[in-house]
Amino acid sequence: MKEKLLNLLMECEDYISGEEIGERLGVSRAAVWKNINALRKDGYIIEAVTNKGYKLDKKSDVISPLQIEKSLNTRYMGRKIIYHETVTSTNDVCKEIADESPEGTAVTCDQQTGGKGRLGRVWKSPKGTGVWISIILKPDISPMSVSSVTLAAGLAVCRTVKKVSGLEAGIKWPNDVYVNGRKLCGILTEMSAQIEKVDYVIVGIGINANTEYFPEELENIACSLYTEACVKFDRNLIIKTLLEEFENIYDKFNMYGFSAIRSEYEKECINIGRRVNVISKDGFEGTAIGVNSDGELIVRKDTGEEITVFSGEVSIRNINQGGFI
Ligand code: BT5
Repeated sequence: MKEKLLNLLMECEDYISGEEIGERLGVSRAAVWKNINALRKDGYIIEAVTNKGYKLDKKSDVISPLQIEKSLNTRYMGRKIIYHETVTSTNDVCKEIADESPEGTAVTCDQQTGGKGRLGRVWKSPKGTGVWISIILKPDISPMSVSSVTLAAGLAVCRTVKKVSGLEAGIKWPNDVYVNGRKLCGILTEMSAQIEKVDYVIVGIGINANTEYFPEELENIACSLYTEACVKFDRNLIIKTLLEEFENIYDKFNMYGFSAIRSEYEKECINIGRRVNVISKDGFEGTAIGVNSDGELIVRKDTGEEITVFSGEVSIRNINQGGFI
């Protein structure tokens, strides 16, 4: 009923009376009123004017699978979207349903209370500010190649950000997306696999969309679309665009492997052509010169020796005017 009511309100350009809603949906006026309140609780702004009826403010900043699905142009990516207002982590919700879910199923929310970064780090996911989404994939690849799926997702985010906001986004290898030297998006990929075969991959993507203020520890390293563009963005549009871009890139990846998207990835990668500091047991400095067909970063040491760096093994720091980001 709630969904039908939302659909109806979305179609209406003008006010619609409770009576007419009741007639069109075949329910009582009390039921209409109850569901209007339920939608308001979800965050929808619905005006009510005596003798006129109800009108939905189409700019309500609410993540709505309904709204996304309406204009989504994909075959499988996001064809099923599960939304919860609050979860611990969308990756964890995906894990619970991954076995029985079709490829492309997505879980999103308004707030994560236990958002996860890599290596046990925390991903801040406050209410109403970002796109916190995880997507279940079932690629027919070996577990060794899964890190390339994350690179594909990074490329999809980068394109999405450019398309939606016009901002100059770039990928910091392997898959963080940066704008103006600050982190806008992080990706956490988790998988379940046998020795030779992947059961499923969960790609968790966090994009700071409308964050106005960051906690002190992130103030100088994080940004949002809002802090950089000074306007708020429709999170439904971001999700729709992301799902479409990702399907496009993931299809190519599935058919031909990472080499099919390698040059597109390199174009967006901000490390390439710049000094990098590889942080590992045998850490070293050099110049990033590209990525190979497995998605590994190729770094040329000052001695001329070329070393490939496997994502997950090390973190990379970009040397930026003397500093590192
Ligand atoms: C990441 O880890 O960047 C992966 C983040 C993945 C988040 C998504 S949201 C949907 C899905 N559900 C989850 O639970 N996770 C995924 P890492 O590279 O380890 O970066 C973590 C570091 O980024 C932290 O230690 C902070 O320094 C910084 N950080 C935390 N929250 C941030 C935020 N909102 N924006 C920018 N930087 C942040």
